[in-house]
Amino acid sequence: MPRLIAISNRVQVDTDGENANRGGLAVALAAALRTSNGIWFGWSGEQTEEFTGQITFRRADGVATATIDLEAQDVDEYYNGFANRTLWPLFHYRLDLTEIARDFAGGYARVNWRFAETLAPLIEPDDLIWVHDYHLMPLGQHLRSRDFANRIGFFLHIPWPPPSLLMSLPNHQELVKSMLDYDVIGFQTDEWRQAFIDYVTAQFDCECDGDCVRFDGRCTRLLVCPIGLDTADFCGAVHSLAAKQAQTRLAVSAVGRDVIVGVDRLDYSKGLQERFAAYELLLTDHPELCEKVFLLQIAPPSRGDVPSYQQIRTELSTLSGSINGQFASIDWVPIRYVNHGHSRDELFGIYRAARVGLVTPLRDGMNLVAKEYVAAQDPADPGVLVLSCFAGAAAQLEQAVIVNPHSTEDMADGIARALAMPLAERQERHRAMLECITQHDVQWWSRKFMEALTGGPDSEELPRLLKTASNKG
Ligand code: GDG
Repeated sequence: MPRLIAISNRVQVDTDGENANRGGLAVALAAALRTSNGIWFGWSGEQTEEFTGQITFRRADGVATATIDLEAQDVDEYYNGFANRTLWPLFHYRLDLTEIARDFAGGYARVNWRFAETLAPLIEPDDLIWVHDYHLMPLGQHLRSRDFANRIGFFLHIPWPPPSLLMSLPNHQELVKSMLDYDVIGFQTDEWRQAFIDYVTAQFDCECDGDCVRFDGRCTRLLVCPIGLDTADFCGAVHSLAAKQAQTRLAVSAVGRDVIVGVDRLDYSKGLQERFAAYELLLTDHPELCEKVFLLQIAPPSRGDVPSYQQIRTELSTLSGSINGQFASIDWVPIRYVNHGHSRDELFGIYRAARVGLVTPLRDGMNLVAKEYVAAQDPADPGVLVLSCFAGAAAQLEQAVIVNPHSTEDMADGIARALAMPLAERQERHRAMLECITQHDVQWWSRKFMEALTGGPDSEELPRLLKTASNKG
């Protein structure tokens, strides 16, 4: 079996069971790598005075890692800059928050070059290379320019924006063209894949048929491959001591009230202000729910060096304070707003104690919290998932109560409906969703991607490719 080299911006292995600062990509990639003979390459998260390209090799939590440190200027321009102030907002449809600067683009190009330069001596001819996410879109091209003929794939964890949005990026053609050096590009949903096709067919002289884009003599396969959980492991974690303790602690403190839970990195794409507003409307429209429910919002801060993230933190504190001031009584607080993370097992106990799981991003590539909430439920008495129609997960979890996060009323109605849902309906919806996340787990996701990466052209296209080649010859 060929070796897998997975590359992502950050390498974050769970060394102490406290993975609260890790995003969805790190959680899923570690799970996928544990079951394969692979190595995970990327930034350590540490800074160095001057970039040396020195690699630190480790093995942690069953995963072999190879990390490099970056200079402060790299972190500013590439990570906080182009990745998180330009691409992240743009790809989440937030042109209003998208910052365009040449320094950012320069830093992005430099760090991608540094990744390629450092990684190159590690690559063997048979290695499969799997690049992850928006931080490293041009990395495949950098490797090809060093004459690597390995199979190289790319997976985008976030949405792909419509062409008209993408075109607000200077040098958008250059960036997207660089991606056509990959053998496979994976997307979370068909919507993002279609948006990619719309862009390349409008901008480049390329042929696109079936799931293949042909450009400049190369075929790039476009794959829809929704990311999943390590579902078996997660379902087991619900029975751990830490999970049971967290579940009991929350249930005891709820004193018979229904818990509505939200768990999100503090990020504007997660729609937290809109969610708080919907909850406020719910309490206004349904005074009978006051003192009967509360919202537990867990939101560990992320990307604290980026101004828009500092701003959302302030706004949410103000909003939760205002809602609590308006509705609280001497022994009831409507919103428990928690700004720090919990261990994975604790989180599972919390999910299980909650009657409603509220996952209402304005735009999200997938959203693993939605799947985690389903995995953590007791099938005999499951809670209800209220899910944004703009989360990639909505394409799979159709039995959730699907809401429009831009409509405060729709969200408030969805929460009320979830709270009132009879047991039989809850069980039926949960059963279908659990089946979906069990079948399409993280192992399924990595297997599907690896099959596409190793498969080469599929049998239907082979005759056509051979014909094209002989015509050219
Ligand atoms: C990107 C895409 C896509 C959160 N709080 C705590 C905690 N978390 C964990 C959750 C979950 C992860 O963080 C968040 O994953 P998401 O999928 O919701 O979101 P992103 O970080 O934005 O991830 C996303 C993902 O990549 C994978 O492809 O689904 O669309 O944006 O696992 O549990 N974990 C712990 N304590 C916390 O307080 N332990």
